[in-house]
Amino acid sequence: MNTSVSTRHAWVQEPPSLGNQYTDDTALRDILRTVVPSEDLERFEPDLERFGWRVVTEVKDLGQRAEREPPRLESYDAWGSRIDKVVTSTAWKALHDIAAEEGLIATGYERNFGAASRVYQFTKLYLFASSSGLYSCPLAMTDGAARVLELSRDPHLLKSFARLTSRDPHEFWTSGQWMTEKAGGSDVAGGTETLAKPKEGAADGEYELHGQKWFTSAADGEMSLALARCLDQQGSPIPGTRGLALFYVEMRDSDTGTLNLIKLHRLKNKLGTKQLPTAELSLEGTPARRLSLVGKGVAAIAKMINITRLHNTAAAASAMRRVLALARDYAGRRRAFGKLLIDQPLARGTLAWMEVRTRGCLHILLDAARLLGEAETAPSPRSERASAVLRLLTPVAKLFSAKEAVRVCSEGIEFFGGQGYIEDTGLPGILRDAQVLPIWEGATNVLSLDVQRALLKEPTSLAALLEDLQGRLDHAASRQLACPRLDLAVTGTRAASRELSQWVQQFQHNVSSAHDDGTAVHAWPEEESRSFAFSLARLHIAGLMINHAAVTKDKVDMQAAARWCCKPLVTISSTSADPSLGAWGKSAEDSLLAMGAKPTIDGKHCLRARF
Ligand code: MFK
Repeated sequence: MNTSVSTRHAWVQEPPSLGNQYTDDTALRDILRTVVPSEDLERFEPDLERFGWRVVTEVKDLGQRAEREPPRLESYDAWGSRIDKVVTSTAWKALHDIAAEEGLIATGYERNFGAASRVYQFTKLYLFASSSGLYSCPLAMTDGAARVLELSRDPHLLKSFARLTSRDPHEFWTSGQWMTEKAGGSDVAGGTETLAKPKEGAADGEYELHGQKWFTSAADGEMSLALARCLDQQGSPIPGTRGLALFYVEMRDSDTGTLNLIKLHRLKNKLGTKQLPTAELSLEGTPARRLSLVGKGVAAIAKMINITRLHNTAAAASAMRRVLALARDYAGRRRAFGKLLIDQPLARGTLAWMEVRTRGCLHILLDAARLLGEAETAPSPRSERASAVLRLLTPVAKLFSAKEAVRVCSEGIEFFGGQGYIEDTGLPGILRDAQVLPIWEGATNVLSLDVQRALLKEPTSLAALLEDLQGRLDHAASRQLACPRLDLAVTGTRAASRELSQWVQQFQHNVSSAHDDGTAVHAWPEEESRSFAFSLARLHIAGLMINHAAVTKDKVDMQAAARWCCKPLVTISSTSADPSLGAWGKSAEDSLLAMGAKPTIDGKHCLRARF
């Protein structure tokens, strides 16, 4: 009897636990001290500390429940009427209320702390995301929509703006973002088939939408911003980007509560984000209000996606921090080979690597949030400069942090061995939900092209970003910290920055000469854009980490900066061991590598089976 009890006991493992996610996160607390004026931080830090505990108790429990009780679509009522009702759990609804109460959107618009308001808001979003059961997704779109409505200054939409930025759970609305169609995921301009027809007899700006949207996240929101194609004088759709405009749509008729000529066909069955109702829907004459000029729809929705891309960065850093916090706790409990994991060099090294990658993404997130705050509130010309840097940094931060999140979450899950693969530990969901981050809001390749688009449109943005980097390195060098490791990091980052600048200069020369003959876009080596974007991310983070270490003079911060810089920061083809190889995808051989073997054997065509 005793033996069986003790044998059973031996099989029971203590689960990992989480502490206050603000006070435990020393990197976060230190970075905030360097990013936010001390008088502001003093005022909002108690709120962060309180929230750091709420997210690992009430919010985490709700988030986990929202995953266990995923949304479903009720298409018909008992009597056969079509109702298309998205049924969400009470946990999901409670997360809506908490988001409002905590001012997760409102904080960014009340602007009680000037530019630091966005840092405060994004810190809360970072604390919230990994516990929130993906409620971070509707919040991202709500923030993006709020910014578009704010900028539109449309008097008809003031009430909607107030709802999106409300702290009252009964008033608070969330928004969707309807871009993606079957034919247009990344290539929205080419693939948008939804048509916008001016509403007969209605005031200017009132339309009805006809078409289908293939992925609509958080379809339980009250409103959405949608792209649709306008018609020319003859009633034909205007092709390409110049036919698109941005529209405001309310999901339901305010009097009857029924859907506004919208049909929800099904909810998607996804790898992760199970908590989130992602729908396929059709618009069947849906009333809509035009928010942009015809032809400026993409530029208008870009104001939204540039905000959601920062939320994506917050979610990435948050997921990394969460899996690391769990792995760290486990390392202090789990024994193997007669020792705790934390006492074993490889396990320690893995955790240290995860910490450095997480810090890197946290740095770029909070820097971007600071720039967003400055762009929105600082006086001219500081706000214009912040906007220019942010335009470049937003896709860079998004694409880099999303990929890092998948790497770090994968490593974090592995740290738990077999337990990391067991569903009801809650661990696999972290990796599944991280995997959406490189896809959402523009996949890595599309964002790499966006980095180029930003450079082309505002060439000064790169100069400003590199000037900031230089300033940070000069500052660190001037502190004379007698830390050879940091000195080496400074020297290496300077050299890497020079390399990138020289490469871009040759490139900018191509652009300016190409501008004259109107072929600028083709002058950019598209196949280098991804390596370029990653290089820029690594360089920018290197500058932030080095500067931070120079301010705090903390040994751990110095080590983190040195670790970040000890691998090549710039990895464009000219810096590879054999530069003549060029970028991936450029040569005929790369095309063969890409496409694999020839599709025939001895001249016979091979059969193909449907997947
Ligand atoms: C945790 C939270 C995470 C967030 C969750 C959100 C869930 C929602 C899920 C989704 O909805 S995912 C769908 C997201 N879809 C995308 O992100 C689309 C990806 N594709 C792109 O981003 C393409 O690059 C793009 C559609 C923008 C290409 O369109 P075009 O029309 O071929 O671009 P073009 O012609 O270069 O630019 C048109 C205008 O837009 C130009 O301005 P002007 O008309 O004034 O010259 C560009 O400068 C402007 N523009 C484009 N991208 C911009 C931008 N402006 C500022 N920022 C940008 N990023």
